[in-house]
Amino acid sequence: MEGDKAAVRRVDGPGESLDVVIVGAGFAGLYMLHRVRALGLSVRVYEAGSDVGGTWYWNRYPGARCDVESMQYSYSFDEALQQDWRWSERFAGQPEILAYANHVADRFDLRRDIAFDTRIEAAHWDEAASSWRLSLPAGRRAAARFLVLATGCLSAAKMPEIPGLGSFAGPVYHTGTWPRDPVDFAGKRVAVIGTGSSGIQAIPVLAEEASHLTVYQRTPNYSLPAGNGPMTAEYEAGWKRDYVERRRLARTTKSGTIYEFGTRSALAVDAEERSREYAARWAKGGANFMHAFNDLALSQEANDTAAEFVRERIAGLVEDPRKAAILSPRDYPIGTKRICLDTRYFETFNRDDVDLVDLRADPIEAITPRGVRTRSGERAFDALVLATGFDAMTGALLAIDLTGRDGERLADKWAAGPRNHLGLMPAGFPNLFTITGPGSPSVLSNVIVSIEQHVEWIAGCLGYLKDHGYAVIASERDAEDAWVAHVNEVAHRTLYPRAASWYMGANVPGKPRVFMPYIGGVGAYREHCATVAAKGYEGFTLEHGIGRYGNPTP
Ligand code: NA7
Repeated sequence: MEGDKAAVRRVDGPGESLDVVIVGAGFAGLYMLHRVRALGLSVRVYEAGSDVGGTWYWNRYPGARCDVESMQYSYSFDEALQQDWRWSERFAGQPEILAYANHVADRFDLRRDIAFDTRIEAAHWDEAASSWRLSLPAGRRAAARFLVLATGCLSAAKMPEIPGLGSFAGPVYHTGTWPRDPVDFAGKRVAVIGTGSSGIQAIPVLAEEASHLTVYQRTPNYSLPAGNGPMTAEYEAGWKRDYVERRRLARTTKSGTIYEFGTRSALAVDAEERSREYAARWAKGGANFMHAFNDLALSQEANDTAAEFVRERIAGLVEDPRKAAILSPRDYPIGTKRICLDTRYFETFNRDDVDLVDLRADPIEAITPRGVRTRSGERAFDALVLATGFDAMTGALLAIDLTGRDGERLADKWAAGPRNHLGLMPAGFPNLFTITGPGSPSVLSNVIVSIEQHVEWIAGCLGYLKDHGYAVIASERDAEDAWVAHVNEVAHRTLYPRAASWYMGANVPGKPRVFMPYIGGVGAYREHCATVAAKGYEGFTLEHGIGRYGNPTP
């Protein structure tokens, strides 16, 4: 690898000039770095945080846990790694996943090419040099032939638009930017605003710690018991025995995760059998419940049966019928907002030190120095927890001032919603790759599976360009238009667009309502991307560009 270091050219004034710059040192950035190094290219990762881990670096809130099983939510690219690493629970908690990211960084000696505490502010395509000019903090600069954005889909924390938020006298924590030092809630009156996955995970733990907890809920969420517990030796051994084959199988599925996939319609069986099936899956725990039948995402009638089953369970778990009614989702199909997995979430509302405020009946008017004022009055708190989510999928990309060919700004190009060829490269932005970008399966999948697929596709592309003496690859507008139309069309064959979800951009005022991820399935998407590459990058133009990259054609 020392040879690679030597290849770093200093041609751009005070900054370094690299073949590849990767933004972000989460799971996507770490693996991308590993693969780019193997190509013998000069590379640097710029990371806004002070260490590796991405989403698992920032989301340290109490109860933070993955909703994909740990045996599946992990890299598959290295057999020794997947055999050596031991997960302690069925669903890993944030500290363990962060430890895993650190282990990977150390095991593959990745840190030496990562610049931490470095947030990319702007990236402008320089046609004359066929490369990207980057603005770093403190006026520093860098240049990169290729720019790979591994910035994550859920990394731009979303603050709620509530008047007076800055006036609260006590500490305010957002789940997505949680402090590194542990927060002590003992003896404190705590408010949580938001009941998505983060709130649903944090609330039971906060209820244990705080002297009193008040939950402010705008929209109730469907949540299933995770069924988490210690990893058993038998379960682990079963996976590790044929890991390679199981990983291969996972890549062919719709979500990149192996579940017990029901092959019948929910409407093809009678109510009793349906209920038995749901109950069995509920008892085992996890998102497997959502795969009981093959049409829950497609048919409202089928979906209603699963939604009703969950509502019945909520009514059984929550003793106070008033609270149970508030906690029961009714106005969108189950699964069309990301399904939540919990550990004793609904049961937490049986505690007499936990209150629930229904913001639909009693909306927040303001945050005050003392606490939260809703229409019915003010409650005083010692700390506020905002579990209000993210500007998903596009937020982190648009936080960078990105300007492509002919001065086109990404923010303008995406003003009516993201347009991104294959979810990988926006037309007009040559040599810019978006790992798990909008228009790819990303958040609808086991994201590590999608990350690996994108990283490998991009590495294959960089290798191809190098070997064939091309320095520039650009998406064709027609191909992008066709892909965006396809993404849209497939989404509208499902029930997903019926919910005001962050998949649709609905949680950010003014954000266009467009279904952003690709719902055609990880397996089909992988095949399509592979075919595009096999056809010499059909739908992309390959250009020789200016300057040296790779092995110029004779
Ligand atoms: P989510 O799923 O976007 O949840 C955010 C929650 O915060 C949701 O209940 C929102 O209610 C609520 N919210 C947002 N703004 C407000 C305001 N202004 N007032 C009251 N309530 C508000 O984010 P998470 O962090 O929980 O999860 C994101 C993903 O991360 C998750 O799916 C996993 O994949 C990991 P709303 O539904 O908008 O009415």
